[in-house]
Amino acid sequence: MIGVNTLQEFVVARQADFAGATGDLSRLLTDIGTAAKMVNRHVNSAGLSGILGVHKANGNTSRNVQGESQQKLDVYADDTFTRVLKSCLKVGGIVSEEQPGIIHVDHSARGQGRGYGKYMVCIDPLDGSSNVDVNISVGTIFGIYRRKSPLTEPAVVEDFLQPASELVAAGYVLYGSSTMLVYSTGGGVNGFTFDPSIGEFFLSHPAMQFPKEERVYSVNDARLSDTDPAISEFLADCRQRGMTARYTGALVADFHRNLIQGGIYLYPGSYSKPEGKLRMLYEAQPLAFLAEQAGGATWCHHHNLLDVVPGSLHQRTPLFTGHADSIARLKNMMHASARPIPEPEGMWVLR
Ligand code: AFP
Repeated sequence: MIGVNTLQEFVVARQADFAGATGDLSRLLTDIGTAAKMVNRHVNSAGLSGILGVHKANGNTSRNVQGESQQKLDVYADDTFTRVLKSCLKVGGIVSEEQPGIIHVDHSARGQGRGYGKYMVCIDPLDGSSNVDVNISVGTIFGIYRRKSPLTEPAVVEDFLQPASELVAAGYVLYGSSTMLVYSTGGGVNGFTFDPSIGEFFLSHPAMQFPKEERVYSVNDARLSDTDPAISEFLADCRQRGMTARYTGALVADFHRNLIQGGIYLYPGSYSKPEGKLRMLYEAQPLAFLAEQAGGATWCHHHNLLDVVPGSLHQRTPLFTGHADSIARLKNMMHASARPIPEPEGMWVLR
């Protein structure tokens, strides 16, 4: 890989590792890089460009499909990613945390190609958006599946309801003290840092792996009173081992730190809400794929999250992801728990 530097060069060079690769996925990944640069520009100047605060339509606060209020930047990021992805000939459908259903991409209608593309993109355009107004890191998360239905027809929900083990690629963008794009197509995880003076992402973190050490645990401890006591037991054990707590409220930022420093992120289900808060398609699955590629693991109270088939587009899931040793210890404690969180009924089918 000597001489490979920019995201685009790297993606294209990696394509050669896959026999019969056509370059379609490479094009899609570089388009995601382009959308990330556009969102990055807005995130960086949010305080100056009047784009802080909640988004309003007809004088009312806008809400997404899950009833959560939308920030102006949520709407901008959703708009930007969907616009760029729709122009990518290989994309046949998009689902976004901010939109109720599938966004179909019919290229033949615009005389740009034959029917619908073969890639299905799941996206959380702006993860942790409540951090924007207080100038703390936010992110974008994406996952790419190969569609199962015929290319001549609009995509169907089942094209997106696949286990994370079937992801063709996944990644995130972290808009932090510097902006990074981290992705995997299944042959390891690589990270790229954005150089704003040149306007390019450059390879800065090749072959990312969780380090040997377990240093950090990330959890919102306000969510622990109504969950499996094994989690509190696990956290006590983490402290005993000298691990420290760090939690930003943006999953991407917490995941990234834990990947670099060695740690685990926990967002459990509760007895009253066994499915937890985080979204399966837009948050949990892409990060589970990346964690595995980086030598880590992901659990969701009862299963390896990679094996779980989501039941609906906006399904939520408990999420424990990070260092493989931390996950293994947590699993053991959960298995021995006197009060496990019940499995959400009828939501998941294991392969
Ligand atoms: P928002 O995108 O609505 O801010 O949610 C962020 C998030 O899904 C994830 O990024 C955080 O880790 C988690 O929620 C924080 O949730 P709590 O506020 O309950 O800790």
